[in-house]
Amino acid sequence: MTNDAMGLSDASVRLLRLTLRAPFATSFGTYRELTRPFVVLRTADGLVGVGEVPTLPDPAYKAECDTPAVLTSLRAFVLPAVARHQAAHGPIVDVADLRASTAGIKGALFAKSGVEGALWDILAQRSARPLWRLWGGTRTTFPVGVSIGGRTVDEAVALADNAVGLGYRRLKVKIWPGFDLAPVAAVRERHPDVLLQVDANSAYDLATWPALKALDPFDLLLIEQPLFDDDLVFHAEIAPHLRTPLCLDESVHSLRDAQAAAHLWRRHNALDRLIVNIKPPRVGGFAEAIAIADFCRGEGIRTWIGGMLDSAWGKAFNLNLNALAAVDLPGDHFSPTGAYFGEDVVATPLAATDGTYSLGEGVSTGVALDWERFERLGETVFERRLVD
Ligand code: OSB
Ligand code: MG
Repeated sequence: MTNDAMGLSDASVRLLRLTLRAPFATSFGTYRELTRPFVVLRTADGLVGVGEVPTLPDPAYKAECDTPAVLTSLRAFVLPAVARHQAAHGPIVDVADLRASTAGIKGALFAKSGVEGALWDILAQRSARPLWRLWGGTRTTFPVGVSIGGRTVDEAVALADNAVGLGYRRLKVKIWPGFDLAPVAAVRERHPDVLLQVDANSAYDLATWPALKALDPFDLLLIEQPLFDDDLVFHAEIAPHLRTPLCLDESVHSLRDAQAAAHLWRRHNALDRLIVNIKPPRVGGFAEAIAIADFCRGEGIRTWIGGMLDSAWGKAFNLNLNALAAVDLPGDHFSPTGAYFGEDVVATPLAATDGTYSLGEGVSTGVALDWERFERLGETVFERRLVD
């Protein structure tokens, strides 16, 4: 096979409408329907790869996670850079080439991750191997968790009961000021043995964070991103004052951010209480996610794979990433109600038995995209050639 045939010939971006079976509430908003860009890459030798960009409707979780920003980045910067790179340097045939092509674009991390996901799908097909093998994964069976976005204590408890009934042993409860102690106490009372953690999505500030001390007696695994979405410094400052470990989500965009966090937590003698949520779209893709996982393992920092209410296609990528030995905590991979979406894009729904997921030898994600639904749930919003 010549390099030319393996290069990227064209890209299209489809927008799919995915409807949640139950509203999902966080400190920054409640979601019912998600309109998601999917990047489809084609190679000259006829392979097709698909990468989801798990956007939200607005930039409330963090900057550039919203659908309009991602569409603009893909159309105006990322895909043109890919085409320019191939014109100047020859075909992009691996992830290093792809990353080099977009290295001059600051930010656009969600957008870049969708293109990288599509390329990984192509590379896995070309080598006829599962993604977890390409990524050096070794653990094919592991516990998985759910994220509980209830608007009231009753809703949170009902979702927790449902999840535990489905066999999940690790729950994450969304909290915010005024909605922390009550849902945690209620869920902990009913489920004394589950691995329980909370996520504030940056809803607290320097005046309100001490309320989180009241969560220390509930044997929580971690408190995720209590402070500002772009902050490492103040999180490190408060870490020694909480018995529960702090987990960073929003404010880690790169290996360098993870290194900076390790540096700060060490200075506060709290490195044993730092945990990192690794979300591939938040860090620009899977290669950076793997680099972060490896670094954290070297520092003794525990990690897990977060989610963005991804479709089953995106979740399948994340489940493959969970095979890394460096990823030692259960991730946000499943919905507490059984399935996030009424209609999803894979042929067979993902299933975890007794809260455990097993990866097989299936090529790429290991699950089949349902092309008929992929067509029906949305439309192509733009296409472009990536070669002259
Ligand atoms: O902070 O982990 C988060 C969903 C949307 C935006 C941010 C977050 C979440 C979740 C979803 O908690 C978890 C999942 O995808 O299963
Ligand atoms: Mg989070």
